[in-house]
Amino acid sequence: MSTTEQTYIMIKPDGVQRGLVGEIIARFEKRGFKLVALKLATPSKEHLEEHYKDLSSKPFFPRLIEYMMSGPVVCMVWEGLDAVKTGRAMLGATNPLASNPGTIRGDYALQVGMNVCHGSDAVETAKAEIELWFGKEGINQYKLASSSWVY
Ligand code: RTP
Repeated sequence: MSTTEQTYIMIKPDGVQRGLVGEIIARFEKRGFKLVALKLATPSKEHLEEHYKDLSSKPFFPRLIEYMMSGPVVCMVWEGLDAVKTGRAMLGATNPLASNPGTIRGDYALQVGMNVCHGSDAVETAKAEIELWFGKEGINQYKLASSSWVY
């Protein structure tokens, strides 16, 4: 069943360094999703370890945390129909070599260790990630303007 959801999308340090912020935001806007939270952040090691806690036993975990600390990230919450599943589809496969052209990773990345963008993998995960990254500030609630002047 299709539902209106919120998903947490994060442009990773390589995406920021390579100037892909505008491109990634544009893709989500053009797809039809609504931006309800946005910030540039330099998270602590502890914050990133919490975000990726499910991967803490993986051999690449220390490398992943180090990479995520290499520069600022862009944190966003996007809202819309099936936002979690569609957001993941827009990102493409985790390993960019397996990502289809037309996806963010398939168009802009080559290495699994530098794959440009994160997206929540389930509605429950999205809720936890939104709380972790925007819990203090909260997200914005607003209605889009009527179709009398949005074409
Ligand atoms: P993400 O959480 O970043 O959206 O990525 P994902 O769900 O597609 O993939 P996940 O398995 O959760 O892995 C998180 C991130 O860890 C890095 N990774 N490195 N073999 C490796 O060196 C390896 N495997 C995964 C990637 O940056 C991946 O996005």
